[in-house]
Amino acid sequence: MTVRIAIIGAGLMGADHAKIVAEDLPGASLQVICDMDADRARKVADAYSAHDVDSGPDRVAARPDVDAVIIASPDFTHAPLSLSCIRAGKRALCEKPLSQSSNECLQIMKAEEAAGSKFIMLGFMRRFDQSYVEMKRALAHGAIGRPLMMHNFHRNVATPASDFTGAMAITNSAPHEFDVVRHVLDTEYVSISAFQPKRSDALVAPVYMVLETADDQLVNIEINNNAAYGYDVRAELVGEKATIAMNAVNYTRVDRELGQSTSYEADWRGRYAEAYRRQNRAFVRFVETGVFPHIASSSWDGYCAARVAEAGVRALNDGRKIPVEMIAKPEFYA
Ligand code: ISE
Repeated sequence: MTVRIAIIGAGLMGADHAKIVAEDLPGASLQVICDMDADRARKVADAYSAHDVDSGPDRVAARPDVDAVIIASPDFTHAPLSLSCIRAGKRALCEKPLSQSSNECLQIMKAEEAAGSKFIMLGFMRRFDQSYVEMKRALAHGAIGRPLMMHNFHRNVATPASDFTGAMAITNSAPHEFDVVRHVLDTEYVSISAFQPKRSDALVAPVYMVLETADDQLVNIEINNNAAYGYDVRAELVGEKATIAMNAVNYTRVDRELGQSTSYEADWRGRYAEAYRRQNRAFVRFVETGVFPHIASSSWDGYCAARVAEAGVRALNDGRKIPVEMIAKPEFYA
């Protein structure tokens, strides 16, 4: 059976998912591109030969010709659209964050529990990136001993919108690190502190966070949304016996005029191209089998990321360390 996929949101990520579904996703077909802006939907649909277009995001999940949904619309629509997918009994790959409100995440968890099955796979694609896979494996095999610290840098060329704020660095960009680090370390955070240096211009300055984990480890995260030079993500995991660091991903380098250079991607779509493809293949298998992929983020993980982000924004605003308090993990997500 071919999984007929509808994509909600025909912006940057919606178009990227459309390309992946159309060109790189065995067992799936691009059924519908949905966007409230009908012209935008039509453009993406034509570019990747989708069967149909729709301009009603709320009704797409219930269409009989749709088996599964990819939610790639603006952040604030993720929770209500996830709920509409659960109601329609359709599995969804929802771009991060699940919601910026942990209460909304709880509603989604309740809806899944009531439906008796997981429906939402969250698009924290970094879990599928080979570098984090190898870090997790190194830990599992005892290659670096007990983990003590994880250093993380997350740099964008420029903010996606001119009204981007330091708080948004925490709620929109940092959730990637919040999620993948707790996944690699297999632990939860207990506190977060957040700091910001001052820039000489009006652009958003980097946000620097320090988190403590329940296993007495330290995690630091630099989110620099205006790094200017390229899309650059780095991480190093420090263990008691050794460390494991991510290499920059480059297939080529240029040697020229007594120098050597490599280049950066402009954004995450290139850097994580393979991770997105692995993630989306795992999603198709989830739709086919009903078995939630063990590596993927669930609604519970979305809730955890939202709780940390909420505490992080308070830490930044109040200028002090804030405890990260979460409900106990429900048996349903164990
Ligand atoms: C964007 O939404 C992403 O998810 C990117 O991976 C991240 O680098 C960027 O900062 C976010 O705005």
